[in-house]
Amino acid sequence: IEHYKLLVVGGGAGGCAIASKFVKALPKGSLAVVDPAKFHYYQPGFTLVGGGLMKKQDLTKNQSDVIPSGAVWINDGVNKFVPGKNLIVLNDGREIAYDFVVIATGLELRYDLIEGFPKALDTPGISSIYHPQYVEKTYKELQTFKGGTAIFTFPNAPIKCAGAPQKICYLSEEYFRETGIRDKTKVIYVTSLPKIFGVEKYAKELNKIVQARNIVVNNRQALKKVDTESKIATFDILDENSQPTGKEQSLQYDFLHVAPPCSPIEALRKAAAEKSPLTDEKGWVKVDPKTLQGVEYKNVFAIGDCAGTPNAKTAAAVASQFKTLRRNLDAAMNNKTLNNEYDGYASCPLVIDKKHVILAEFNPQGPLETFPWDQSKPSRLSYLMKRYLMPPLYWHGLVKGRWNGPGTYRKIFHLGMKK
Ligand code: FAD
Ligand code: UQ1
Repeated sequence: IEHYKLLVVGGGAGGCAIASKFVKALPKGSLAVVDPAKFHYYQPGFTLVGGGLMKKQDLTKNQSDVIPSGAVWINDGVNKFVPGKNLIVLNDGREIAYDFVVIATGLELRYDLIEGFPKALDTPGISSIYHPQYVEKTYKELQTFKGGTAIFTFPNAPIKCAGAPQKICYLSEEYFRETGIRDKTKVIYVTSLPKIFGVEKYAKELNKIVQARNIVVNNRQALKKVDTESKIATFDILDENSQPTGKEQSLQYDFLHVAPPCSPIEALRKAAAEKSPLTDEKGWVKVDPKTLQGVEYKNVFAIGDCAGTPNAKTAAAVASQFKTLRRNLDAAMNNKTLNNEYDGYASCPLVIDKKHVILAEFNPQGPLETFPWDQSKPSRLSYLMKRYLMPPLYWHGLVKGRWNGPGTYRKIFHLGMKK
């Protein structure tokens, strides 16, 4: 049976960061990355592609060029985790054993949880920046839209970059103004959440923006189904616990942008169904939220969107987790105490229009900003960072194992200042 000292399952942001870092330190042939994808996307750029500000090809690399040379790339998906035997089973049935495993499988997009989907994505008027295959359709739909009702949804489930569903709403609303159809267009943002954004400081500014720009916000509603013939979207009305009340609201749409519900990948959901201590009941990998080490299996670690940690799921969070994980994994491999802790940091550059960004940075306790000015104000500099700094920071920093998140800069910028 094939065996590796370190097995990295998932070669996205977190998996490539860890593989890049550890492949240099470990003997040749002792690190493998399992990933079925042929392409690696810079997903945070999808919002800008949807708004026509970048091209998908600018965000796409061959996975073979991103997985570090020196690592063995196993080009298949994990089908089953068997942590009690220190192995995984691939979709083709092969078993791969390990001493240590890092689970970095991201999220699965679950359009299938909405009635009528995924087929509806191929019908006129409907698009989604979350799906590599439909992100460009978003801009095409914007270009052919002649006015009417434009609806942007936010799901009743975890989602990566929870700001993205409203970023595309803002870029679209600006586009409608520029093309002279804004006065013929009703823009509606429908969210399952009670508020526009989870962090109060940014929610306050975003509320001003939706008011000023006449964007209708419907709270506590989740897209349930679409009828693509009559172009009707039906929403579940939710109660305080985000459960459907049984009541519905239907809206006619001419343009519908769908942010899908997300879940852990099937292999992790299977582990949850079998009540494996590898995951919680939903399939998030059960790790200590500070050390990122498995609660039950000490040779299991998780990074990124698949981890059962309370932070917002973003690439920015992955960078900060990476800083912790690379040290703790190294310590575990050398029988030392794990002493690095992830602080729950995440960031979401909220694109307000094609020149301004509100650079939200926060942890579950509240704002945690890098720069010594008020980042809740829409800023041109923050836009320039989002557009021109973040992509190279991702490709040359994060996935190469060289970007540890902005924590150090935050400390420097705030030296001598009251926190
Ligand atoms: P991913 O990078 O998604 O990688 C997961 C990997 O696992 C993939 O390569 C996949 O092929 C692989 N995989 C899947 N199934 C299997 C399997 N069965 N076996 C093995 N491997 C498997 N973040 C920000 O910080 N800022 C932003 O502005 C931002 N905007 C975003 C906008 C959009 C539209 C989207 C979609 C995301 C955005 N993000 C943003 C979020 C960011 O892209 C993710 O949080 C980040 O990529 C998570 O990294 P990860 O390594 O956990 O997962
Ligand atoms: C970040 O580190 C990161 O990962 C590379 C992102 O994803 C693209 C981000 O969007 C942000 C904002 C950060 C945080 C970095 C700084 C400089 C604030």
